[in-house]
Amino acid sequence: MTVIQTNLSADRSARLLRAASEDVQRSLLKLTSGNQFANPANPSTEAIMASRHRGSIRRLQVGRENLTNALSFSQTQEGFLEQAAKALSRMGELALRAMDVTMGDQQSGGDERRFELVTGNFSWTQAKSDAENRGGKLACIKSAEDQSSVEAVMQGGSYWIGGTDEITEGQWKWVDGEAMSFENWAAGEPNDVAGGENALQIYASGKWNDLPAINTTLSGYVIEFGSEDSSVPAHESEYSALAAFVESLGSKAFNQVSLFAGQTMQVSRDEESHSLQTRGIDLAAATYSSTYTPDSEGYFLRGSAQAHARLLQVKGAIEQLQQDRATVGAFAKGIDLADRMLTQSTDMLKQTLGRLTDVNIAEESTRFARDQILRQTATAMLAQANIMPQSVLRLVDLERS
Ligand code: MAN
Ligand code: CA
Repeated sequence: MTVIQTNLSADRSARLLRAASEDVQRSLLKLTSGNQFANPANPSTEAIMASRHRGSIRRLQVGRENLTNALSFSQTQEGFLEQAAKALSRMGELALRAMDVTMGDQQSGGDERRFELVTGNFSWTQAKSDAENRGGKLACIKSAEDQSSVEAVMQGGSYWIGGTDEITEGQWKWVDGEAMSFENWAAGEPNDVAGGENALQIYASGKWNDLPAINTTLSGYVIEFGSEDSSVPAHESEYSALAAFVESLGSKAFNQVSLFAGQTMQVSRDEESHSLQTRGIDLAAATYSSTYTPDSEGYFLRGSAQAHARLLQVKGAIEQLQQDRATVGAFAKGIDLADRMLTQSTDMLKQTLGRLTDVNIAEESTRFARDQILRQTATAMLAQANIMPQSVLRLVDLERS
């Protein structure tokens, strides 16, 4: 707007117009943005408070992100620790079983073969794997001497022993793979009734009969220990697999952060640098590593002394694991609580911020309308003043009204 400087009335009118235009502009900005402080050039106390509130809300949000990450971390830890608990519990069972088996070994004084009766209802297939779980195998009768040793442990029933022709019908072998040379069949046996008898039974008389390997149960079987062609017993290999699994958990990570390397966890939750802290879980600690570290020859459960020591180590690890899981659980709870508090604070701040900044539409619209009228009037005044410098009095009058 061009202003004729010498015309005082025009000058004053121009100023009025500028002010009125600015007010209209401001109102328009507020109304369109919905924000009370849309004009940053003119911060009020409320505007400063609002900006502080916004800052706090941002920091709280960062705090909440930290907490969310920490919670996921803890939950991942717990998931793995649960698996570790299952593995350790099974390792304990295996160590216990190995103690039973190997104690028997020591009683018999070493390498000698030895037969024992195991009672209980088994099919031949079940008896075979049960014997293996005990670190032995179904009895293989390879001589008259073996035959009488087996008969000596029997208790008046008929039992399973380790013969089978399941690979080729009619070709009987022992479970260690050796072909049968000594035989003690009952008269007319093996008769392979209905083409389905592939497993070896020893009658109370000591004579042999073929029976189905599955779906037929006897009240026990004769197990054979000793003079193993040093094949690794089932409990040893199962323990070894579980040990490797527990050990492997130690190197698990979450977002590249090691889960179980024992470092202290710290999460800052707000701007006052309040932080939650918890001790680390260390799966490499001796309490755990003793359960998954084999002896110098790679064995875990060789001999009853070793099995017994292993059992104690597993017990210790299980106790430690219970404490560790409690620690992780407590930390997760703390995080959850802190997160709830932060959510509440954020909500409250947001409400306050809303009260501070939200535009009162009714009030502002009225102001907008008034300012617009003033501006139109001022425009008209300026136009008049520019043309008629002599009508000063009328202009002043108009201004007063
Ligand atoms: C009888 C005989 C055996 C056979 C059994 C099956 O005892 O025929 O040869 O294995 O029945 O139950
Ligand atoms: Ca038969």
